[in-house]
Amino acid sequence: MGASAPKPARPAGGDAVVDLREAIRDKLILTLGQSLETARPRDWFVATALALRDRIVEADRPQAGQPPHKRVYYLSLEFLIGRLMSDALNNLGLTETVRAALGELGVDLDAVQDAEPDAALGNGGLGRLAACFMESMASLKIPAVGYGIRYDHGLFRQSFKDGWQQEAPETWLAEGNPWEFARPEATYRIGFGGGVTMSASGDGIARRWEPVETVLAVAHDVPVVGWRGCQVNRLRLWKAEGPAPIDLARFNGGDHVGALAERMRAEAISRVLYPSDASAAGQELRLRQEYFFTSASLQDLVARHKAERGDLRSLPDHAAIQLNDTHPAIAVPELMRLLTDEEGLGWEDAWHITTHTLHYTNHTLLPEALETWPVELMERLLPRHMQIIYLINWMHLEEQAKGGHGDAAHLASVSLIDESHGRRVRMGHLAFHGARRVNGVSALHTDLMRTTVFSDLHALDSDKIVNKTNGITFRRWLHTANPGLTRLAVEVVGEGVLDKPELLRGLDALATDAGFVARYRAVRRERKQALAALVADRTGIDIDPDALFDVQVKRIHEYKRQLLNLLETVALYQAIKAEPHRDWTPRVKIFGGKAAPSYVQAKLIIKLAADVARAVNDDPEVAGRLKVVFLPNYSVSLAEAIIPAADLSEQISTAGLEASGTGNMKFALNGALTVGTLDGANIEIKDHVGAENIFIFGLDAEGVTARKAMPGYARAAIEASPRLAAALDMIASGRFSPEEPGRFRPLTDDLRGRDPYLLTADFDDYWRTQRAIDAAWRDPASWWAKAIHNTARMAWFSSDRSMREYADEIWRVRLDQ
Ligand code: GL9
Repeated sequence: MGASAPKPARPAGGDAVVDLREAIRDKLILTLGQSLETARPRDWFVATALALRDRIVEADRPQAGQPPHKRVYYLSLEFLIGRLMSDALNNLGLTETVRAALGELGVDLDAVQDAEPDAALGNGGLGRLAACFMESMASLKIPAVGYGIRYDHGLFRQSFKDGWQQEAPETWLAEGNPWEFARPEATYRIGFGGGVTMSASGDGIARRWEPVETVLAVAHDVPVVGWRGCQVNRLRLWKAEGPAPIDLARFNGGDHVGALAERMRAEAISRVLYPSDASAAGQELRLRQEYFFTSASLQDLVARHKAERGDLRSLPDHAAIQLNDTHPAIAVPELMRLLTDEEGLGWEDAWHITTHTLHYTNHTLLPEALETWPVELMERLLPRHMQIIYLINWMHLEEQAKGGHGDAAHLASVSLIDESHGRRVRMGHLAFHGARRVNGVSALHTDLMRTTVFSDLHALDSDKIVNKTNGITFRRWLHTANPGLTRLAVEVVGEGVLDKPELLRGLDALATDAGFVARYRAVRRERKQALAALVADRTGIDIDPDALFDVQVKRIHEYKRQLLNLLETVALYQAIKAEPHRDWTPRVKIFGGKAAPSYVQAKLIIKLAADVARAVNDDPEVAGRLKVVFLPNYSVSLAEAIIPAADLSEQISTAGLEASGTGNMKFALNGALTVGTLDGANIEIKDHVGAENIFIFGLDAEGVTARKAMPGYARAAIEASPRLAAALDMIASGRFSPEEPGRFRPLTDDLRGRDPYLLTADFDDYWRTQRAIDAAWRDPASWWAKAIHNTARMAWFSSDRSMREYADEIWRVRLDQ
């Protein structure tokens, strides 16, 4: 799928409606074999998707034979794309046409869209970023292919049993995927294990890997339509298959199950997404997944380059490969292996090509998340790659020694092998060393990369690390998630705002215009009512749309400090009960998010939220002032319903630990005010929206480092804060868990002891800031002016801006090719 001549969006005229109506009807009856009378919403969804897919294919007739000058290959183990129909409808300009077409068939478009399962092929921010980037690249007409894995089961489905998180497999493919094209002609062989043979070749020795196990990678393409249907790129997802469908001899010998064993072992690779959150899953299967998709992707792009250009030496001129985190870092030795062992290039040529084609994005500095693999495992699974890594490392360390940096401490710090606790390959160092550009995802995070984890490598080549602050696609996070606000913006600043988000700035002048404020508030009120209905439906809890909706939705992780929010909730509960007749600002605390199944502490935090919610919501004394809701199964589609309804956005991580955040951007764009720390992209959001339009509290990253050096800091903070001490006591006493009084001791003991995420240090300032927020809410003119300034000033956080910067400064790909 390549570039095509821009086409105007189809007019929503009668013919287009009739054409689509007939196309959908044909798909339903002829392709699905369903009848108009008995079709379920799911059938209508598939029929509509197939009809739209035809339009996408038409929009994508490649331009006469010429390949684009340069392509971007985005390698990511995660693409959290969610539902695709709204993207397709919006970007093709067909939303109203299809609504009318389905209407004529007696079917409601919203119900059809709700029947689409989320493609949850990612865990959180990192995977969602990849999805936003794919959409922006298509919209900017950057020729790009996203490469990933076609997991049978994406992120688990979360439900609750007595307030405890339960995980069930997600079955998004159960009824097929109408968006994808299977491409069995694009199948590659992926090896594992075995050994390396050597033979004389010319004036040297040729090495060749002889794997003992082979898995097939079969391409499945999902089209990604850009804004106004201008370009269709593709997401190429690999499915693992066994080399033979069945071991016939074994089957005929009576071993009917064993006959399938090899196939099952191969297929296990693309079976499930690892639900790990920012911590390296130590399992061998994870390494197999990483190598599987990286090798298939590199083989595919090398084959394409050879077919189009012949000579692999020109690869850096025509391809930029972005490694999304270290998950595809094995690309460094794999590309070297393909170029040398398979294609016969010399080491130096191959190293030049590799280090001028690969780029690496780091998404976290949390030590537990920096991937390392035991040398022993690598040698067993990928013996040739381990040899290549040793050789790369030997040359790298030699160069250090020659350059006068031969001291042992320095060499140990820059080595690709960590020898401090067993021998392990440092995947971050490998990606760093093999890449031309390495980037962080916010200004603060990039600075911390330079001064902490990568400081010694940075000193060797100070131009290598660059910052590329994350972004979000406004097509999804404004246009389709919040059509009311989008219509309002279009009416006020013009249609051009759909293409140029900078025009949102025109709303700034209306922040105190009573007429505009009323319309802006009406949009929010309508989204809050819809969310209240959804909350009632999913949890049975009634919430008041006129209360302040205070929202924290994201993965559950100690560093994100949902527990700080819960401590403030408990303190507020106590304060209201102590003075029930004061004029409290009514609040609804809304939580959502999944915990990694093995993350015990995070699951206990979810249980605390559930137990606090039960106590608070059942207490008549706080009724009308405080409600607590935990919405189960947070997902992309749920985010689209929650974010436009939020008044307050909780971005309260320990400073220095959230690399960027992207939820923070979605909320601010939709006009929620942020309560946050000076962490990740919050800092840049503050710079854009203005310090008076955001609520910042707590220690900054330097303050965190300083505080951690003070012994006994948690105990001192608790002693100095009676309010914090009382909240902790209430939780520790079993007040929220009478059936098991000691349930939350692991949480409270940790805060009273190590408190590694400094909740105790930030609590008082957080409490004060929340009370200032209460006061601000009681002054509507000022509150809504702030909200409007947020919407008006967030244009810079469009992922189009991020992608333009990557294109100019990392990939060197022209935007007009
Ligand atoms: C993350 C960071 O933690 C976020 O701060 C950042 O916004 C995103 C995208 O750059 O990347 N890194 C990471 O491992 N995750 C992130 O969200 N975790 C998950 O995606 C689960």
